[in-house]
Amino acid sequence: MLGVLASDWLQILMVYSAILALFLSIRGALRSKKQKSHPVDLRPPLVSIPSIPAPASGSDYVLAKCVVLGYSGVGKTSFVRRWVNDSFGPDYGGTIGVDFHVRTVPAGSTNIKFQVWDTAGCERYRAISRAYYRGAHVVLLMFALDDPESLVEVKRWSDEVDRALGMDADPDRPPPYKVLLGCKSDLEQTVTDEAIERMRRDLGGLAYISTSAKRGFGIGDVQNHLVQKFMEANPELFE
Ligand SMILES: Nc1nc2c(ncn2[C@@H]2O[C@H](COP(=O)(O)OP(=O)(O)OP(=O)(O)O)[C@@H](O)[C@H]2O)c(=O)[nH]1
Ligand SMILES: *[C@@H]1O[C@H](CO)[C@@H](O)[C@H](O)[C@H]1NC(C)=O
Ligand SMILES: [Mg+2]
Repeated sequence: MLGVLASDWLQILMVYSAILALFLSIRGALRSKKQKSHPVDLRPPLVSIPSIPAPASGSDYVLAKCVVLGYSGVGKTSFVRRWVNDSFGPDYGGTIGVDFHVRTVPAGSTNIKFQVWDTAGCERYRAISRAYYRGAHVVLLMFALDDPESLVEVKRWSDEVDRALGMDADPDRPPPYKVLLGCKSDLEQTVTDEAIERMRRDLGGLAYISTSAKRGFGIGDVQNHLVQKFMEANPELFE
């Protein structure tokens, strides 16, 4: 008697869990379909800065928050110093937390004031870096051209930005404009061009620029690219 009852219950339980599993897998499939189509098709091709208030009368710049991310030691701090101060090294030691710099660049009838947030690549400070993704207009994803592992890491940073912004997505604010930067182009390159191209495509067709903070290569190209994208996206701010 007890044995019969138990096997009845077992059957009911099995049918129930089969239905539940089916439901979950259908839901999972629908979700992953939704997510997959998003980064490629819906990413705005140009950065737009609607959340930046038009400069108040008398003000002569628009603000652009620019966050620099990448594996420890790829050259983020060196890149930023070359960009904002046209200087290099000798060695800054690893960044602790986040450093903040400003560089103002003429653009049309006004200026773009780049607020550059130089984050720490070191795992220990990652939680701090995360607090700075919010409100970013530009994310510079960096790797070192002599370190293949650092290119792999780029994907992790990019995903992390997406995840962090996904959690408090603001419908009025488009996702930040990402650029892929290869650093230390003065050294012998061990990252293959194919791997760079693959990463560039995987991340939704990012612009790629190679740079050397040591020699000063490519830094101006990065700045010009950003200025051009801002002006294309918001021409009325620069008239
Ligand atoms: N040859 C060469 N070396 C570079 C270049 N940029 C940076 N380096 C060197 O690479 C090392 C690390 O540079 P950092 O700029 O401190 O690296 P980082 O990405 O800021 O590192 P974290 O702050 O730890 O995340 C230093 O010894 C730099 O001198 C470059 O363009 N060429
Ligand atoms: C800026 O550059 C000068 C020399 O060109 C150097 O002495 C100074 O330390 C640099 N400042 C920063 C913050 O890197
Ligand atoms: Mg640093």
